[in-house]
Amino acid sequence: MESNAPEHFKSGFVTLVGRPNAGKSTLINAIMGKKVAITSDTAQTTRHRFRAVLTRDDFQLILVDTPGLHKPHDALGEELNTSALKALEDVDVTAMLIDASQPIGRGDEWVAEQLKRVRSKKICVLSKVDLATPKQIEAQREAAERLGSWDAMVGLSSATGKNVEAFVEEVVFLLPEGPSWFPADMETDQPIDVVVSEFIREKILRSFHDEVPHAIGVRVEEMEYDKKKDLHRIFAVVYVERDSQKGIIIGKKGAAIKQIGTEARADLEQLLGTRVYLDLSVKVKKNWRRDAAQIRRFGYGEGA
Ligand SMILES: Nc1nc2c(ncn2[C@@H]2O[C@H](COP(=O)(O)OP(=O)(O)OP(=O)(O)O)[C@@H](O)[C@H]2O)c(=O)[nH]1
Ligand SMILES: [Mg+2]
Repeated sequence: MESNAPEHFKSGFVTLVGRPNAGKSTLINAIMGKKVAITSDTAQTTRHRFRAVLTRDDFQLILVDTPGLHKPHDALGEELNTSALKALEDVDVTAMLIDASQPIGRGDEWVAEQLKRVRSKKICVLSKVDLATPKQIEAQREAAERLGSWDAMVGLSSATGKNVEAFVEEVVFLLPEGPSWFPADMETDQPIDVVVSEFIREKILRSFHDEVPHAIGVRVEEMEYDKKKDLHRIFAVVYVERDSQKGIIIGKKGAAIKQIGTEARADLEQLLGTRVYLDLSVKVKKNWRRDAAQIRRFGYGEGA
């Protein structure tokens, strides 16, 4: 048995990769026991490589969330893939998520292909097992075995929590001994204005379907804390690509943007632990997704 003495402290990086929608960001939140990453059923929800830090008595695990890997259609898509693939360099463990409830497709095969040149340890995660029958899970396990060579395989559900802890244990088992890389109280490496703009973007992703969510970029222009009132005042701008999208986001008599503001404010109050005043405005920035410089200005892809 390994001792938990500090000299046996383990630490390292685990990168989560997979097709869009595989459940990467939801798993990070389940492991952290709180919401640090945004999630939605819209593909390409995550646009940043993003780190969350889990520190316990005997290990520090740095979880790297990545944008879903996919065949890119525009400059934004290319930036997202580059960012995800870059996150595979110099990590200790790579975890590939495969949705247990969906047939393995070319998307998964493509991701597995990218992993062949990765030197880290590899874990295959069958995600969303709450949505699959035992028979489906077994078939998925066999198919996943054929996709690559894995150091471990775990079937889990972030929704029910099943095997989430077992996954953490598998990863820690594969980590080398090493020191803490980050302060024990640090939970993410994202600046607060980025987290805030992402929380706002999540509400938009969840309110609209089809093209609109992908055309959205959010930026916090100003954020100030009023100590007397224990209140954060946040001024943020939602960018869209076309006037028609602006109309959709604002909604009839401003109803849609108001709803988004209300939902985002509730999350932000949780996040910041204060009251929040949120001012949201909508602006058009034509074709920003084809403009690599603009994508980076938002902090997407490689990040700022
Ligand atoms: N039922 C169920 N749903 C899940 C589970 N994990 C994730 N989901 C749902 O699957 C959808 C996608 O989850 P995300 O965590 O955003 O997926 P992702 O892999 O980060 O997606 P991208 O950022 O777009 O690459 C969301 O609607 C989640 O609520 C799970 O264990 N069970
Ligand atoms: Mg994600």
